[in-house]
Amino acid sequence: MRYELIQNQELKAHYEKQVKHIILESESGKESAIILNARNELTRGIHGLLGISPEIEIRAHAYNSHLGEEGYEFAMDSTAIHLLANSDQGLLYGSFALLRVLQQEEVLEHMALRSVPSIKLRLLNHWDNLNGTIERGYAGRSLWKWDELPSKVSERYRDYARACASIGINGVVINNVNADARIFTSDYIIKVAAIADVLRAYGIRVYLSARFSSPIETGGLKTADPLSPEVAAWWRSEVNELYKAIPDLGGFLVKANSEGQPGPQNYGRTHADGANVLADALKPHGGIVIWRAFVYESRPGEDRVKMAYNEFVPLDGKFRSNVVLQIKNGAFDFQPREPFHPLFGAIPKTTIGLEVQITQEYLGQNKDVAFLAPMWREVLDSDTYRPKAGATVARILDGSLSGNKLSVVAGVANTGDDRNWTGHPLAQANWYAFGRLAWDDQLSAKSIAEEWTKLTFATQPYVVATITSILLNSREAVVNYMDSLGLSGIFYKNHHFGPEPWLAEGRPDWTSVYYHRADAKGIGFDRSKTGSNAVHQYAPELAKLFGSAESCPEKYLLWFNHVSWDYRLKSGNSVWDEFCLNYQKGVDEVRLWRKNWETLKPVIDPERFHVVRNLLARQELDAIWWRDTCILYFQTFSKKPIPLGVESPLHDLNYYQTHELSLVETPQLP
Ligand code: BDP
Repeated sequence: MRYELIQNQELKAHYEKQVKHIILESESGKESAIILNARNELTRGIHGLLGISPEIEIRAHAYNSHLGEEGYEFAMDSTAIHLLANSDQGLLYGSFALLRVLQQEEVLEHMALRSVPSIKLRLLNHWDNLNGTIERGYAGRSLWKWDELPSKVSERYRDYARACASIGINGVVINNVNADARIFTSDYIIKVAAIADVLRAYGIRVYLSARFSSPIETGGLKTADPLSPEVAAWWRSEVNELYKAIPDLGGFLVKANSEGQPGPQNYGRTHADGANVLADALKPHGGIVIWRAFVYESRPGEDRVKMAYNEFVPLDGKFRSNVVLQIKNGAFDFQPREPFHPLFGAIPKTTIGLEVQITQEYLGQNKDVAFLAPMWREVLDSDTYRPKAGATVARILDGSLSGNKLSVVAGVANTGDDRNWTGHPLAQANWYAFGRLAWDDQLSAKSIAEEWTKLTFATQPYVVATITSILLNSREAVVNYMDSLGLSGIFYKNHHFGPEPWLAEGRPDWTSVYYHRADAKGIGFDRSKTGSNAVHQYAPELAKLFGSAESCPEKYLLWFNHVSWDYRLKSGNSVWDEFCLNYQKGVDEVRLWRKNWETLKPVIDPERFHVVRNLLARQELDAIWWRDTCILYFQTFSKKPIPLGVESPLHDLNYYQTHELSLVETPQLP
């Protein structure tokens, strides 16, 4: 938040009167580290916004069942503003909510008086390695300075915690899911405890990614077989040690039998056996196991997107009550657009969590704008039809259908030690949007974009309109210039930044040709009944809809169907023409943002203005690169002319095949 002095004098005077006396009321009514931070935030924020120091009082009040553990409520009378919550955490969230209202220059009386989170555990997953690098991180090195800890505790941990708490994040997994077993050694436990001490005062719990083979690597055992009594005993004693140092540890996150990580299947056991041994060790301490559903090793040759469903549906009901299965939004891997994962709704006896990626691995990383709230909204609003129409992913997740008390949303963090936290200044909006949506899974992408813009840049309507229109159109523009109509998986191997649609070598489901299946006849992955039959993993209504090109929503057309280049779309265009026109549309959209961004020069500080200006220029070139590469490559199959309205490629296909977009500092224009 900017905490800049409000210029509108009338509004300022109105606010001053209302917030000069704030009464924080919790069940205990006692000071605590979290309450102290709530006070500090209010004092600092209100001083910045209004230039006054509010009087802040603490009182006790009776438990209010409407507010749950973390909700808050405001009440105003003629002399003071009352902020009510049952817990200290609720008061901290309410304090930030009040500051948000002031910074957005909204009328206090119009603010939502009561707010309760939709999701219980709102977590960031850091893919940070112990050597300071970040897997798929594009904002510098890890925030956690392992070599300095525990003696030096960076001031940035506190700022990070403040930012997280301001949007309701209440847990962070601090190490990569491709985990290093050293995190369980005593040297590291004290370092983790030092981080946990800072985060705790902002209501944030630490979780650890656990390497399944830790009993061997740190424990010196011969096996990590989850059914071996000595392995179970090792986990119990390790967990006991951890809780001595970090009494409120949230639990473990586990990536097992996936992409080379060890897991229970190494011993012929199931994912449930693996998760349960950890769950039993954590249970006495109130900890949970978050087990990832991102697995696709079991049956070589099977359509990759079917594997997680095949693996976990038979295990429904076999997990302990403190196990959560964390499912990526789509069945493949954080592509710019994927249909929702068929596991949502399919395992009603298992507590599930949603995993999204805030870091833009496949959406332009730190170079391109792609505001992700519209994508997450799309997933949350997807109707699974399980058990019946109206069972959206959001309702399944937040427990409103099942009555489940435990609910989890996790976002793979996009933060690093860059001065601006996220690399691209506009990527901060994704961190913000993640927290806000996890708190309230009904918020619209538009309202989040507007909020963020007002809190980050300015409240003038034309600034808000200009920036939010860039944000709100950005994800669709990226889809258009990368892989529209449901195409996926055509990224450059390893770094996943630019296009490499010709990639055909290596493990088949790590190639591009596996996914696009372009040939002389057409393009797309046939997942209908006559193809891989992945459609069958969805509810019958959806299987029918997705499984025929005529009824399939066009945004998922090539995900589920192989169609001819001449296939007519609703627009009247052939698939080939539409495909090319979409690439051009994506490029044109970025050009429009560049023009609009220029109009902000008088009102945005020069530093951010110029950084974003340069990045948008880069994004236009990235979009052109994608357009030219994909059109030229797919034209070798379609053998059709580039339609009118699409610019001629800048280079020939050979040029694009011999250069790597991410490595070209400024992509070459001839
Ligand atoms: C993929 C990333 C890889 C991660 C993996 C995961 O490319 O680096 O380890 O997801 O989620 O998107 O485990």
